[in-house]
Amino acid sequence: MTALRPNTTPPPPSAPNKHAEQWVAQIAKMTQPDSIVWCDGSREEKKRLTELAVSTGVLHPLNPEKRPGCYLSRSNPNDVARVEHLTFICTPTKEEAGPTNNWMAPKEAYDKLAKLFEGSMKGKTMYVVPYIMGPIGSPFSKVGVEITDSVYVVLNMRIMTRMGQVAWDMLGESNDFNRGLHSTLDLDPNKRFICHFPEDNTIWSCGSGYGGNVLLGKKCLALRIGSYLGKKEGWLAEHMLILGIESPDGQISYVAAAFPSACGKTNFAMMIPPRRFEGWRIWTVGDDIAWMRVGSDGRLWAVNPENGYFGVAPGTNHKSNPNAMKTMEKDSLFTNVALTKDNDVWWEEMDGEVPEELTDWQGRPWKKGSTEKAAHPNSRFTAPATNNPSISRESDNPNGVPISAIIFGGRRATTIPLVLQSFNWAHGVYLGAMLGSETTAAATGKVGVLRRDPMAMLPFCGYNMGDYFAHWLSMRHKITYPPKIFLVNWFRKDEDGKFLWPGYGENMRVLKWIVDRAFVRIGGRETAVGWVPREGDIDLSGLDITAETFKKATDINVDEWKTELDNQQEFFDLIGPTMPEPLRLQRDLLRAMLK
Ligand code: OXD
Ligand code: MN
Repeated sequence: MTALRPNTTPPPPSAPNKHAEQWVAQIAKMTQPDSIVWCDGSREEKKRLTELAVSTGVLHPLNPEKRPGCYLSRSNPNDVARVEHLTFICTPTKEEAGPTNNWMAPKEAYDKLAKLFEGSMKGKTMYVVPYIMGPIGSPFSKVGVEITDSVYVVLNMRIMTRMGQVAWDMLGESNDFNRGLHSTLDLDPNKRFICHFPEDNTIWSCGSGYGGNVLLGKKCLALRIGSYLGKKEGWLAEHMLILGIESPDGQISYVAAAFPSACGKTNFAMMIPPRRFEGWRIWTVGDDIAWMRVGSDGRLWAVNPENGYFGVAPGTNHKSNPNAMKTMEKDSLFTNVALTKDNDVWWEEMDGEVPEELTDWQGRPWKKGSTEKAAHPNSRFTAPATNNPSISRESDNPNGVPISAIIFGGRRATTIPLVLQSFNWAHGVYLGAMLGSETTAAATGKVGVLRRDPMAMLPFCGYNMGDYFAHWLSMRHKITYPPKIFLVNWFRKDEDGKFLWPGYGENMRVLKWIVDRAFVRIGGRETAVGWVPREGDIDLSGLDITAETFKKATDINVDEWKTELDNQQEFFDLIGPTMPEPLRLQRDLLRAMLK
């Protein structure tokens, strides 16, 4: 180990994990920090690190009256989003990573990144951040340790995970923990790499300070490494929200739902039912990730591995997501949003008048009417789950919650009806595997182009996508009471380009049909491609929507579906030989049914 300077904190006496100690020593030898701080997750530590972050300009304190305990951070303008093209799965063979991932051989990746990590923490503090993904003491949960030279990362990890001494307590003497290494370097995009080594349960990330690339418990561990572990150990790590829907008689049913980005996943997870649904409640278990296992009762049980929300700020307001607005009122961190004159945050589509003057996300003066966005389109809030007025009381339950329905949803102007129930598990897996979403103006590139995003996992599946589908299919043999699988589309449009469904809180009406179908309490209409609601099956009272519009929203158009099946060929070709035969047959069967 490098000689430790006097201000180095030794490993906590109650955390005698010798494996972590050895690994930290090895990394310190490579990165040569000035000092090492072993984080304990205490309030005192939070206070000390926050003060340090403020004094070094990493965090800017917000108006304590309006937003107590909240801070703004601005990232380097070249470092504002996940970098899919610089994200690698480092398995021994390229085939294991599959056609949808970037691949680098493990030795090549370790060698390449070791050169970048060499001496990278000179003059800096190395933080050792122990954390748990999942409820404390849960059989679902995994321990990770992230080494980072960024105080911003430590403070975000403290919100997003169960961080500190609890993790050492859970780990005990075990060597079974994820080893995550992060160094900010000089933010040169040419030195930016996010490498995953599933076989070593290791992640190395360098050259970025942006959340999704550096909060290693989230996308890297909970999804990429998690999906690999799920395949190996017989469970599912999914890009899904989890919510409970409570009926007026107090019954709560749970669903998990996968949507690609920009489809309103956080809004759905925190939805407030419309007035028509008096006595109904939605309880948020998670807004982004679900880990699901088969319980001893034969049902599928899910936990949210996270402990906070890392949500997109623009578009969030008291109409789209009142609960999120409340969640971020205190003890939250904001990244790349705009700043008001009275030191509060602002972003596009926030409630109320657009302020005359702001400081934009890059710290520059901004005036109303400017063609540039004040907040970065991918600006974020990091907020503790416990702030959420709709947090489920089961969020910390080590056993998780039983899932009755799985929902896949995308943004599709045509073809996909408002809601469609699959015939069975394999058909549901096929519908999820073919999930697609049309690109929006928020992303670069052409608008309205269909991108296949199977199970919303395209950027997050840590191994071969064809094998991932096979794993999903094989789960059927393990689940005695499988959740029913549904496809939803809030974004279907009429001939004039107008949305056919109002969306937001009104999605509650669709959710009710889904749950009623899952418990076989309501009817539907069998079509060639699955079950859809009949007129009257979904309560439309109080809604400004005609029977004809509803019919259009739920219509199965044979020609559109034929085109859809033809378009799927490109994706089948991409996945190639690992695409499971049952999914090919599902497509053939649908084609035959459409004739
Ligand atoms: C996220 C994402 O940040 O999916 O959750 O990109
Ligand atoms: Mn996500």
